[in-house]
Amino acid sequence: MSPGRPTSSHWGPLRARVEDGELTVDPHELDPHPSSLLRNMGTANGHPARIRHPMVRRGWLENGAGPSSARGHDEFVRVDWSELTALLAAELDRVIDLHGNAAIFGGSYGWGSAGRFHHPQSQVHRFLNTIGGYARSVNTYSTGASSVLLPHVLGHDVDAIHGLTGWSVLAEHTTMIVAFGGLPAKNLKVAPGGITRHRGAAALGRIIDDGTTVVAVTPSRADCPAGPDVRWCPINPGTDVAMMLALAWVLVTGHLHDIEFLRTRCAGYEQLEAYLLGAEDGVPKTPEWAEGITGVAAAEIHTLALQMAANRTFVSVTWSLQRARYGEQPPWTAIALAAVLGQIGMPGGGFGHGYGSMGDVGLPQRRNPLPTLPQGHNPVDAFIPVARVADMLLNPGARFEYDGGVHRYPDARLVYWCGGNPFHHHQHIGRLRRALAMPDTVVVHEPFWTATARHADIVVPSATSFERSDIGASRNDPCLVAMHQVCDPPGEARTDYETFSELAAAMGVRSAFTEDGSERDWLRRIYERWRGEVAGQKADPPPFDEFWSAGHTELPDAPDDQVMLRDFAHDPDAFRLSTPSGRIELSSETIRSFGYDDCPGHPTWLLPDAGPSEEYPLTLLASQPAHRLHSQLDMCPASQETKVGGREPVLMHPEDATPRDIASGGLVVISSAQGSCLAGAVLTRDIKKGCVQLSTGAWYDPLDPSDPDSPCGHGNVNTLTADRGTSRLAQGCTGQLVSVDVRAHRGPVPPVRAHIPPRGAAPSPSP
Ligand SMILES: Nc1nc2c(c(=O)[nH]1)N[C@H]1C(S)=C(S)[C@@H](COP(=O)(O)OP(=O)(O)OC[C@H]3O[C@@H](n4cnc5c(=O)[nH]c(N)nc54)[C@H](O)[C@@H]3O)O[C@H]1N2
Ligand SMILES: Nc1nc2c(c(=O)[nH]1)N[C@H]1C(S)=C(S)[C@@H](COP(=O)(O)OP(=O)(O)OC[C@H]3O[C@@H](n4cnc5c(=O)[nH]c(N)nc54)[C@H](O)[C@@H]3O)O[C@H]1N2
Ligand SMILES: [Mo]
Repeated sequence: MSPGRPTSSHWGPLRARVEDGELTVDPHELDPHPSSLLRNMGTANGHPARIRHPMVRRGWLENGAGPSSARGHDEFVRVDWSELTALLAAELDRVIDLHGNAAIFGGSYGWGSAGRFHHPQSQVHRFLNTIGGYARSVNTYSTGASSVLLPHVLGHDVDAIHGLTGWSVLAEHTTMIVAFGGLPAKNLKVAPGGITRHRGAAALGRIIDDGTTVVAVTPSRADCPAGPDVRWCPINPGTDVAMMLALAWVLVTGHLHDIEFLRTRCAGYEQLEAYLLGAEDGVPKTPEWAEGITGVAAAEIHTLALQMAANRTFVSVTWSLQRARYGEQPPWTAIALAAVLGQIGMPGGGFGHGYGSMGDVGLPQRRNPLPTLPQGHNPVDAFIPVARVADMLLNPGARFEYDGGVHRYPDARLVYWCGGNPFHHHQHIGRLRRALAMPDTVVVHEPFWTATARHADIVVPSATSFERSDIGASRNDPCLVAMHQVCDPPGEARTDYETFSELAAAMGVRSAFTEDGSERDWLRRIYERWRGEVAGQKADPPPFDEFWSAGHTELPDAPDDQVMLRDFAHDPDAFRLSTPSGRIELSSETIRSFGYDDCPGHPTWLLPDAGPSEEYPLTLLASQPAHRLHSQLDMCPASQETKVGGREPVLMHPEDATPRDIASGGLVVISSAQGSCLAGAVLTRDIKKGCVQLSTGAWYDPLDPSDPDSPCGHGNVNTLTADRGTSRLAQGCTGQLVSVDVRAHRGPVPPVRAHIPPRGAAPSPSP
């Protein structure tokens, strides 16, 4: 049996082969801890949910471009490639001629799949730049709040989001980790672009085996790594800031704070202290005050603060905490708490962000140059913070505030998506559907009939990573994987590069887009350019042909002894930060000058405006799924085996379930102020009473597709979440938390239809 061709995915390298028409996927010998997500890949390529032919929505084809609420429930008509290319080229020309390039919204947020050349966002951005540019989106759904806040606090050249302190430093020096959001190992399976060796979970295991105390502050026990000295501290969701402030209060009033560090390394401690002690607002931030908010006993907060001061303590915050209303506050308050302890810059002390959020956080920081497809230049200024997409479509030309500025939404007439799934990633699907009825034309490139593809006017069938050759690489990974094509695309599907090349030809700019290169020419070009860039960095990768036949190449391993802000803490005069004060800004005059009541000038406890109520008494955690990446391959085994009654499982505490007459395995209806969905109940004491947990990523399955506010029959959590920014500062995604109620479902049980293609796209049998 041949070993299979090397290829890669966001969840790691693999080998794949086709024998007797069967695609088989095996782990790659490079990876000692292959991810369970690999099991999703074998059946995906030939699945009936594949888009096999170019498709156009009937209403758009017959009536022409224009706003339409038929999107998402209209029939599709199969066209041939030449017709699709001509229609799409003419529509792009029309929109540019009439409204200008800013009327093309090409943000196209999403993870696509691994491979640097076929990276869908790079492809679509390069194409749209070739035809004059597009309105773009900035920042991510992942770290929307932190990526705007942290440059104000630590300066723009400290990348505190991606875990600047190595796992091995924590293993050697840290004696206590206080982990807000826990250290969920499930999230370490993936990294954007791939992860050759899954080393994070093993590194975490070593830290715990070595006797480091972990206090996992989280509503979900599943976020606690296994180990004898791991303590679960259940907290009410969205209240971590109150607990952090109370911990700081105990340290300051007990004279356990590091005055020297606060005076010489930080700016604005006086304001923070006035707030902590109650001089600013009359409310001392005592453990008793915090107990009422967080549900964590005052005595426990008090004891924990003393332990933190007595240990080499690492204050860790998962990204999830900032994906909520006022999401700027948790990371800022955690930095303030770590500063009060005075251990920032000491090996194993200080602040960390994203440990347990992403597979490459805590690994050696390489900052590799990557082989990438040049995206060209975008002359259009118009932009939105990424999670304001529905707001933009519903309010063309309206003003919005962002990071101290006032801007206007572009008037998007054509929405272009390639490599992302807004019906997975965006909040409040009912509102998103009304927003997507607004533009003249929606274009979606997709391998699968996701809800996003179903809401398109023009559907472009894309090849998957098995159906093309590419180079797998990611930011902290020492390996480049030669991704060999494993099989041909089904039907008429083809790579996004081929589609854009044909479109560019129809619009008279083929050479500008392709630079007359085939797929293989481009792989060689971007590889050789990369080889030139890394040469001299103690690395000597082989020429392209050698790399390609070897299947991968590897840079020397980097040391992971990096400590965030070590040099600065050691000598703050020689190593100034790029903040206005040159120091860590525990209070920011810049942010204060913006005058935002939703993001004041220092870390502040702000009561969420849509917290639990009589109608929606439970808080739902909409966290990342353990057994898939986002919505990807939801129809495949590793994801399907987790479903309950065919629906996404919702975790509930028995004491919340019993009074509601809900049994384990039963079908439930979850409702919020925004909408509702069905889910399958799982009762467990591993979730804090008052909380329920439903992962993101179940494909949207409206019971009544013609109704934008239809309940989802399959458990898409974003039918429930609210579409509001974190604050006027960052306008980040707030999808992590929503107030809900849950009841048992009565009456007939609707079938799950999420993975069945829409009308007009008859499912073809698997090849
Ligand atoms: N409520 C709530 N919502 C959330 C979050 C949350 O915590 N709570 N988390 C948010 C976060 S952090 C993120 S990053 C987002 C993720 O949101 P997305 O990145 O949009 O989610 P994916 O499911 O990865 O979507 C990628 C899509 O690209 C398609 N694709 C794969 N390869 C190709 C290709 O070669 N070409 C083309 N054209 N398409 C391809 C896949 O089939 C898939 O549909 O979700 C966000 N949404
Ligand atoms: N398997 C898998 N791994 C993934 C992904 C995936 O889709 N699948 N997606 C990747 C992506 S794109 C990203 S951005 C990262 C996201 O990384 P994160 O945002 O950190 O991940 P989540 O799983 O959403 O949240 C982590 C934990 O935070 C806890 N939590 C939620 N709200 C609160 C709160 O208010 N307070 C406290 N103390 N805890 C809270 C939840 O119990 C949850 O398990 O994950 C990455 N890793
Ligand atoms: Mo993300």
